[in-house]
Amino acid sequence: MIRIAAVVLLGLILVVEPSGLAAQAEAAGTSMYQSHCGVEHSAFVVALDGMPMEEPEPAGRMVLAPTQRIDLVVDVSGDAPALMWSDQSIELAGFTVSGSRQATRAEPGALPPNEMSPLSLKTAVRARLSMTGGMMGKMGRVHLRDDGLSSRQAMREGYFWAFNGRVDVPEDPLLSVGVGETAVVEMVNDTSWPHAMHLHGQYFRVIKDGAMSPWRDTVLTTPGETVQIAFVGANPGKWLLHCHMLTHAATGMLTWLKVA
Ligand SMILES: [Cu+2]
Repeated sequence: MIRIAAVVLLGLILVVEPSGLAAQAEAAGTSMYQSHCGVEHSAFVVALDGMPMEEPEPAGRMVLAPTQRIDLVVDVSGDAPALMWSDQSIELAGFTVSGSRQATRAEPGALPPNEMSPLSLKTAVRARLSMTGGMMGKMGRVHLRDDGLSSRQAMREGYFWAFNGRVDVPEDPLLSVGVGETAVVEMVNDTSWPHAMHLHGQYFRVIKDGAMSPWRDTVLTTPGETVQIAFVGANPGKWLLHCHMLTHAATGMLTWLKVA
C-alpha cells in the first residue's frame, strides 16, 4: 500500500480523567473535559456531526467535545502512522503505511448535501436558556419539582447545575415549534465550565457575529459565552436539549423542546 485516501469517521472521543490518563470512548461521550486533537497528513473535514459541509475545510487543530463527530478525508502521503493524537500525546487513530512517499492529492470535493429547510430567523420562535451552577458558579435559588431550594439544598439532593433556575426536567418544554417553523435558542453559559450542548431530533446552525456555522447537533459553549442556535422543526416529538457531559446532564443540565 503506497498511499491511502481514507474516510475516517471519528466516533471516538478522548476521555480525559483528572489524573491525566486517557481512554477512547464511543460517540456518547461522558467526559467532563473536551479533548484537543491534531491531524497529520493532508486532511479535510467533510462533515460535522454527520452533516456534510458545503465546503470541506483543512483540518488543523480541533476541539472535539463529547458527542461531537467529524468526518475527514485524509491523504496519507507521508510515513507517519498517527493521524490524530491528544494533547497528552496519546494516539487516537492511525494507519499502518508502507511504500514510498507520494505527491499529495488534490483537495476533496464536498459530500452530497442533506436536504435541509432554510431558516426563517425573522419569524422564529425564541427561547433563552440560562446555564448556572458548578464549582465557582452561582446557582442561587432553584426549583426542584414544586419546591424552591437553596443551592446548598439542591446539592444535597444531588443537583449541581440548573437550566433557567430549575434542576430537574421541566414539565413544560423550553419552547414549542411547528414542523417547518424556525426556532432560535439563546444559551447563556453563566458557569466556569465548558458545556457540550446537544440537541436531539434536529440539526442546527450556530449564529455567531452574524455568521452561520455549518449544520450540526452539538455545540461547545465556553465559560461566560452566549451561543445562539437556530433550527427548523423537522421531526415531531419531544426532544432533549442537554449538556453531553453526562454527569452534568444527570445533575441538572437537561431540558426539552417540542416539535409538533
Ligand atoms: Cu456541562
